[in-house]
Amino acid sequence: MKGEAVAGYTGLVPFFYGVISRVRCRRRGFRKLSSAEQPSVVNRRFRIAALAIIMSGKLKNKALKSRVRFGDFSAIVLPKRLQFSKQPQKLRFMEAQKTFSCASGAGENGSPVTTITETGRIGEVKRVTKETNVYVKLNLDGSGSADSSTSIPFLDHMLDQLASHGLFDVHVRATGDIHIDDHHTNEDVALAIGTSLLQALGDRKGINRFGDFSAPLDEALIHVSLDLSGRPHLSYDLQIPTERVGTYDTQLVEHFFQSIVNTSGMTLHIRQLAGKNSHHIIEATFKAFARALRQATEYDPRRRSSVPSSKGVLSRS
Ligand SMILES: [Mn+2]
Repeated sequence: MKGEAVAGYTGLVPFFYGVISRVRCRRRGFRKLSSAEQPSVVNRRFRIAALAIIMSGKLKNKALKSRVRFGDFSAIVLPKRLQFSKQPQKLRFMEAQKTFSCASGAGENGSPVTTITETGRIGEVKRVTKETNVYVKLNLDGSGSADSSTSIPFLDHMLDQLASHGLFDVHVRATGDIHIDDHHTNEDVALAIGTSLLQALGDRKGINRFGDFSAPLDEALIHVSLDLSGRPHLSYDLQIPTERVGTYDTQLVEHFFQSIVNTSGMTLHIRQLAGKNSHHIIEATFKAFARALRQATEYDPRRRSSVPSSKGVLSRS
């Protein structure tokens, strides 16, 4: 393969040399180029012609491209402004263009919110207040990639459940006033996740809208039912037997879901069907929530691209 590519390339040299020499002669009134001026003129023209062919994509063979790129141009004498670096270089293929739009406004609690959206179902939110600094990137069409660091270890563990069981890509960075307690950081992470979900959903065309899942974790069994209706509502009846799991205050679980509900515009019901262990109850809740949300955000193949509402609109207003 390598040998063939080199042979294919070197075969082009005499061809170009001949063509370019003749054109040059005619333009100069059929004067034959002197042997002194031939190398620089012909080499420059050859390089430009070869480059044009490569750029226009006529040389599809990648191996051939790599031969040209790495070996052969460096041997050609060029004017300084056209010279390539002698170092081997890799071709950089342009990535598909992403479009960004930014919006700023007052968020929950009157705090500043910056939202960045890009083509696709991705929500990206930066939220900075005197209490916390939160960054969230959520991809609803992800692969379960989890990368969260919120300064609250148990919350990181729960966000990993959201990613892996929802098959979302969840990337969260947060710092906050945890020297007071975890309350503000827990709340603001949830608000930012809710906002990123709202952004990622867009006009909600073609989605299932409803999601329902019961997740067992050993003795615990938690049922989550949700509707991406645009209307914020939380019903929550977890009976978590201990005040803390690790250092995490178990009261913050309800507050976390209330905050997501408020910014995303979701109707969410969480029911505890069984459970005795606090860690199990909370983790089963996040797993059930992840699976229900995955179901609700996925596309309904029969709906095509219509909005799943008899009103024709799903919004927060
Ligand atoms: Mn666990």
